[in-house]
Amino acid sequence: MANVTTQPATGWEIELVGERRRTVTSTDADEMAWTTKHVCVECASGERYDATWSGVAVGDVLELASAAPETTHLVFESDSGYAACVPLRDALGGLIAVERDGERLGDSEPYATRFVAPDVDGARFVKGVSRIRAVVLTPDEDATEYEALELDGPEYGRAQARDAGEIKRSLTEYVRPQSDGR
Ligand SMILES: Nc1nc2c(c(=O)[nH]1)N[C@H]1C(S)=C(S)[C@@H](COP(=O)(O)O)O[C@H]1N2
Ligand SMILES: [Mo]
Repeated sequence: MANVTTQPATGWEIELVGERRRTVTSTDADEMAWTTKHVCVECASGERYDATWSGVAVGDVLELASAAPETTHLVFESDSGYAACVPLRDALGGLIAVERDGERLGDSEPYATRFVAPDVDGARFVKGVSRIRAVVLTPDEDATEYEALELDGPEYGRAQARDAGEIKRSLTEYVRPQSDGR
């Protein structure tokens, strides 16, 4: 469902890494068609809430970087190092949201963009997306090795008890050597 917002998104930019590298900015987003979806944010702790999210479809954003046809997953990263690796099919059902319930995220949160998608768990709804990387994983590769999911950072003011089982991985586990032809 296309949707024209009444408010410009606050200034932000996201680096796209596909077959091309390019940056998508809030100015670009203002010129793209917008999508609205109802998506529930559900934490491993059991906490959940429903919201209406508006922004640009992940597929429209990805097109700008022309992802390789073999792409299997998208890695969504935030400046803080938080990163989620989402199967392409699930990611394409989502959006880079800039509004929640009709309000710009940047008006009430310390981030202006957020990945959200139906059928993806809330821990992977990366806040403050700074980079989206298209990756090709072989069936024997573990997608979670590309993740750096951490407990909600204090910068988000959400200090609270979390399930001990919640995934926690360090950034060093996530970062893989860039291909250098070896
Ligand atoms: N950048 C970033 N995104 C993040 C997190 C985080 O710590 N950093 N926490 C995740 C987790 S574990 C959950 S459950 C949801 C919480 O979203 P909420 O603050 O809207 O409830 O955000 C996700 N996105
Ligand atoms: Mo969470």
